[in-house]
Amino acid sequence: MSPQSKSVELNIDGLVGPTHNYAGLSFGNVASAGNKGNASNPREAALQGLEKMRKLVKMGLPQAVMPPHARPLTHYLKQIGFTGSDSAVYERAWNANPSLVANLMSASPMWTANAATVSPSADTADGQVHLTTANLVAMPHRSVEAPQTERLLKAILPKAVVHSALPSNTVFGDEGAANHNRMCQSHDKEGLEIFVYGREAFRDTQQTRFPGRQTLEASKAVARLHKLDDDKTLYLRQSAKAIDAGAFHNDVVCVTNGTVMFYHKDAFDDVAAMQKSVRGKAEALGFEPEFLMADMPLQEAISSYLFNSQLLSLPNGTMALILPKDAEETPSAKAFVDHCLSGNNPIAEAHYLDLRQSMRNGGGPACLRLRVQLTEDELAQVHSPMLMNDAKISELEDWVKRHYRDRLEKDDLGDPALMTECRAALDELTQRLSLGAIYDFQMEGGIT
Ligand code: SUG
Repeated sequence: MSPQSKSVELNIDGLVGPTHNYAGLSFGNVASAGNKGNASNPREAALQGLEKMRKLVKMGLPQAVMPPHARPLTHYLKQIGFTGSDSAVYERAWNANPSLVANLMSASPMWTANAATVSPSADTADGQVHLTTANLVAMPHRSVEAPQTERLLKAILPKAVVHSALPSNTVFGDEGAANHNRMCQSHDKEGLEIFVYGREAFRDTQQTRFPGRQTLEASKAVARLHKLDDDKTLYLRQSAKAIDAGAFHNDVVCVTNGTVMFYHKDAFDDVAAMQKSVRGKAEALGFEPEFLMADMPLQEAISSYLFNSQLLSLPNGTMALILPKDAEETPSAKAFVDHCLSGNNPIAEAHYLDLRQSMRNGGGPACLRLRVQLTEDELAQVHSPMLMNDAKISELEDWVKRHYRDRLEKDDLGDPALMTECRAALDELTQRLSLGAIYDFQMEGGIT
């Protein structure tokens, strides 16, 4: 890419799927554990997500949608020995092991920050946009996402290089962009790619109560695949303190955009060393990083999801924060936002949104989106039906209202009607988004 060409950031948000529920599947994610067994409202969850997309569209920012995955994952059930038609397989598996089926009903692909790690063409040796699909091996319900994710990423970004997931074992635990930050002078310039890991698979002596999901080995493999320059790449370790307090991904305690890093003081073990290494590499790239660090109780940072906000560059050159309402209602979090708004830094706006359905599973604004920095030419190559505008968002709201339930409880996850409802919804969605037959059930020719 020519260094002069203008770039934008496309946010690809996961459309919450019709099986959104609270199964308490994520060890180390305090919201997921705390809400286990509660009734969910998939309709409200999907509408809250669409409202967030509308907000960005209204701000004049490019916004795309990532469809939900098909659930239940009948392919997987067949792979482990259940036989018959898809509905028979579903019923037999539910009768044999409801907990197993709950894992294969999760709507977790909604958190697209975990779909892949992205490197823009400004950073890669071959000048192409690279994505590596995350293997998500740390949690069984998430480890099944990669094949459908890869297919969907290729559909939305047909010209990008989309790598398959890393080998599926705990040495290469990879959770995608949730553990990856990029800092730069502006989106069109070469950036500093910062990989944050929680564990070193072969050398670790450090024990954490909760799993460090991302390994250094995985981060380095992604950097190699993306042909990144070592001088413009940094590997930082997430603090054990943050992981054990419930920051299962770095994006729970840190977000970057442009020259700004917005983070909690316990996100990294040695803040001074972190700042020094970021500054050193940033200087070589021609910019001065700005550190906005909060010294507030770590528990409140995690319960409010203050740092799981989206930090966005606006067309007028300033930045905006998209935050969960929970941050507005947490005095220490709100005070830090107000402090940033009145300070000498690029953040000029803060918008608080109700994303509680997703938040109760540990998914805030930043979890729901995958950022892809693209030149204008690259943006023109995106599968345009997946790019959102106000009218398309309204159409999707109507689609949600027609297909989604407003209540799902534990036992509903075995309801035979749920599979058919999901498939009917997704079948219509793929037509709306001009995706063709993209789900296994469509390729195999049936919704039952
Ligand atoms: O992987 N929760 C997700 C939340 C992912 C948030 N993503 C980012 N931080 N980027 C997870 O823990 C809970 C599902 C349940 O319990 O039903 C869940 O998968």
